[in-house]
Amino acid sequence: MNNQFEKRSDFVVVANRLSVDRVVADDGSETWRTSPGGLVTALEPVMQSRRGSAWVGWPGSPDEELEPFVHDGIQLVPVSLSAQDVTEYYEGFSNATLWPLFHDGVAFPEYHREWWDAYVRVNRRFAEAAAAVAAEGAQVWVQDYQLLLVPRMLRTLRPDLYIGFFLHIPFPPMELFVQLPWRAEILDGLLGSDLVGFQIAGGASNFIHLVSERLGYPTGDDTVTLPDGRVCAARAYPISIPTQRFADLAADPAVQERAREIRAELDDPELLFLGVDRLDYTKGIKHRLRAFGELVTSGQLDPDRAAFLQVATPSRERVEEYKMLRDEIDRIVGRINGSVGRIGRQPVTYLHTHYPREEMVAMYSAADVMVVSPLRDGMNLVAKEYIACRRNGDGALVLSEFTGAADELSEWTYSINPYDINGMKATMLRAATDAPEERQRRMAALREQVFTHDIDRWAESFLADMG
Ligand code: ADQ
Repeated sequence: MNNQFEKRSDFVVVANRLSVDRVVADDGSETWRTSPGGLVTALEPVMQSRRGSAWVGWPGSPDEELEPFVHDGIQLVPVSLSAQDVTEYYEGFSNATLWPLFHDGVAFPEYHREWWDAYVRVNRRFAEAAAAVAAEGAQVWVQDYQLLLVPRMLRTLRPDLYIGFFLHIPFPPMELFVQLPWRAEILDGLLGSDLVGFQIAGGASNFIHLVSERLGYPTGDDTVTLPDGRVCAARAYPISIPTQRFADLAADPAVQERAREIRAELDDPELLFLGVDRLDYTKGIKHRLRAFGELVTSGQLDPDRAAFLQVATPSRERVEEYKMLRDEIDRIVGRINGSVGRIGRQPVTYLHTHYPREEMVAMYSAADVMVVSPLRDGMNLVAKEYIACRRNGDGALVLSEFTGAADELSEWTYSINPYDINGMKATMLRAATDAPEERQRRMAALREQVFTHDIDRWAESFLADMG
């Protein structure tokens, strides 16, 4: 093993991206800043509490060789990707093969043998980096669909480790999964783990069922016994958000003032709908805009009184499907505003931008109805963020039944099937017009769930089960 690391780590996270973002100052000098993302926030306390922690990941730009470095007490281990790796492993196999296949095939998965070769090559690089930094008997937690082969590769290199894996996206039913030309390799990759975590129980049972049917290994309710006698467990750990942090921000007077400003800038609508997403075809953005467009063009909603604010953070912009989606959404928004807007009043405001968390919280605080309409989604944190920000206990959440979040929340949300545009229209209207007491009742139950099941609880329960 290489000895470039002064100290090996007892706890190692392996993720596609490092936990820090590069910041370039005006004079061109570079520093690193801890990423604001949920996973990093969740794992920070765990990492600080261990004797030594490391995070293995790609720094984010191609063709760059960086030495390991320490940031905020955490050892960062950069894995380098060439421009070709980015195209084939990341944009290709991860985001144009696995992503659509694991999301019900809502876009066609592409199968290319050279993308697979790159995926294997890059997964091995991550596994080798993790093997080199982990202390004897360390816990290693591998994250997400870009690294499905790492658990097996790592176990071969380092049988002494405890290896956990968490899948942030859905795990598909057998009928879809078996399309994959490399299905056996992927299953074997995951089975290198001691514990595989899924967002919902359905994902875990899809996995157990597949292993039993296709590999013939003995399985229990949530376990697989491998030919060498080792046991791999597969269970649901629904991910969440730092709920109190969102609530604290929503209580900040400056954020509340900004929420009022947002409504004023939108010409003070009586009814404000909100959509917040990464710009992704799985999120059902077109479907929800179409539903709202029909409601305002038919007069069921008054275009002078109702407004829809849709923000979509740019995502995977070099992948063809994403370019097409962007154009389509531009067209849908243009059509609605062109037909029922007037000078100074556009029913849909569409912003293709990434915002700081304060601005997101101000938007959540400003909106009467949040519309979360994915065609398929592992969890969907936006739904939980909206709930955390409704400090007055008002507001209504329209939520697709095809999200992981629906497993926990659908009893109290306004539940929709996003493929059913008429159904979605009726439910959006109901969410907007239900009696305030009914909306309060639902929101109180939603808040109870999201405050008692936050991101700390998620990380703690996974790590406790991992051994
Ligand atoms: P995502 O597909 O990215 O995550 P989601 O869970 O909704 O989906 O998280 C998106 C995050 O981005 C939220 O925290 C949201 O606040 C933020 N965001 C969205 N638009 C933004 C904007 N315009 N500006 C700033 N921030 C914005 C994947 C899976 C999900 C799973 C998560 C976590 O696809 O199903 O819930 O991982 O496991």
